[in-house]
Amino acid sequence: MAEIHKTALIALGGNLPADADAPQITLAKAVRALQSQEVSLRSVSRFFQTPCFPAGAGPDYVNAAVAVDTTLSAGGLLERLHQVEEQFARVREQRWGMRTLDLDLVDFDGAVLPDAAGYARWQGLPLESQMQEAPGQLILPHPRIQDRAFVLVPLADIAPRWRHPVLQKTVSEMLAELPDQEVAEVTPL
Ligand code: PH2
Ligand code: MG
Ligand code: MG
Repeated sequence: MAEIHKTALIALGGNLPADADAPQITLAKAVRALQSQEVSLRSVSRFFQTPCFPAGAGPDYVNAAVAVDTTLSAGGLLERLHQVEEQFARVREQRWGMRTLDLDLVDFDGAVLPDAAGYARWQGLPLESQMQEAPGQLILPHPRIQDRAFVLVPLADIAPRWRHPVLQKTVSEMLAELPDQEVAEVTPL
């Protein structure tokens, strides 16, 4: 029987050097490292320089996005992303702290996890609690996509017509709703 392939969208970011590598080198290496027998690369966005969120909390980031085809489950792919983060010396210390490499699963084949109600709770959480509470389980799609120009601008390179399964808006539509200035600050490297 043919293996079932799913399509996933992954956001990449980093704002600290890993060994001697600048973040854009780390990101390029991570894109290569992601590929395996179970994960094949479909497309890669341009790399962008983006102001750190929250503003002033650290150096600018480099952000990018990739689309992959995979035979892994959502949980299996997430585990794989964590392995690649570790390979590039990311230390998971502070939530939203500075990092050499952050690989976020943005979408897994349109899945809504843990379920519609659990997802809505995460999406509605005020910023304060978002920073204190880390989800114990995988939340999909990534709860903050629609708010973040540093995620949406790279995604627009590779999946402008991808439709958010809960908000029912495409990447282009979500991007059009962000303040122009936030979008303009995401600049191709
Ligand atoms: N990631 C964060 C926190 N802040 N800021 C930018 N510009 N880009 C990111 O990828 C980013 C961030 C948490 O993962
Ligand atoms: Mg992140
Ligand atoms: Mg992350």
